[in-house]
Amino acid sequence: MLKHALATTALALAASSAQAITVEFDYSYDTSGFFTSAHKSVMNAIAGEFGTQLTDSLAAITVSNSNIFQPEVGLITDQSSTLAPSQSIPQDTLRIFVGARALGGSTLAEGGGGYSAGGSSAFIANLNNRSQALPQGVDFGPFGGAMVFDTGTSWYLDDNVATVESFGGFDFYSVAIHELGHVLGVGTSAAWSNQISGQSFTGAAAVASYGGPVPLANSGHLDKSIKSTFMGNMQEPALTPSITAGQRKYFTELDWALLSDVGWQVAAVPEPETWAMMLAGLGLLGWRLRRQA
Ligand SMILES: [Ca+2]
Ligand SMILES: [Ca+2]
Ligand SMILES: [Zn+2]
Repeated sequence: MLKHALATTALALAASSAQAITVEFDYSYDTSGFFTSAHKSVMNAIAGEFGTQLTDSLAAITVSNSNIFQPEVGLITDQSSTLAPSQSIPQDTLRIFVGARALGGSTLAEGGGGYSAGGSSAFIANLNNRSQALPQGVDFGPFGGAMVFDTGTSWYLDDNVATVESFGGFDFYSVAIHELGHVLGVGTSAAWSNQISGQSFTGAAAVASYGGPVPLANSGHLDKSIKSTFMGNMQEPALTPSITAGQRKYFTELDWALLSDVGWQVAAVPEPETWAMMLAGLGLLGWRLRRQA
């Protein structure tokens, strides 16, 4: 009996020790104060969701006087280049700079990544993919990236992204997870572009999920007509090129498959109960933080 109990405990520990990634959103370039607590609450929910689903081991980036790493945040400042101060990033952590400006036209947001660096060859090599699988171009391992949102858009800020209600304006959650998909390599990495054939994406996980090569709208987005599943419901994936006012998108099975194909270790797509528990846990954490503040 004792032996059985021990074995059960060991299994439980192994199951719960699946490594999660820390997704950090850095607001230091949000100079206009676009991000209110309501915006940050949505971003925190996304950080929890993606951090739980992605289980890669990402090597730390450790700067020194001679090893310099500066994230590119020109996407936010609207300059051809604005380099953040040289900075270290802990292991298993993604740091994503977020900000806002008037993007013009019908653009709701943009996302991507880039950096400037100098130092030893080992330091530079680590920046390429943070100890992910070689050869280069199959397993994307970024430091994080940058995302910018339009200041002229009427945004809907959902205080519980697990529930879908009727709303006006554009859904901030839906747009943010779309841009995060780009930051994580969809349309922005060699691991992505290496798997495009003609007008289709041919990654194995995506092909299995969709049932064949996946039609693309352009080099970074799924065809608008595609549907995939989220919690058993067929709906438009996050990574089609557009969204309408009042529409909620989620990261569907196919969206996660795209991330898997560019090298992310994606935990099993959450069942409805897990999803609800995960968000309930986040809500509780928020409540506890507020109580302490
Ligand atoms: Ca809701
Ligand atoms: Ca990986
Ligand atoms: Zn996009």
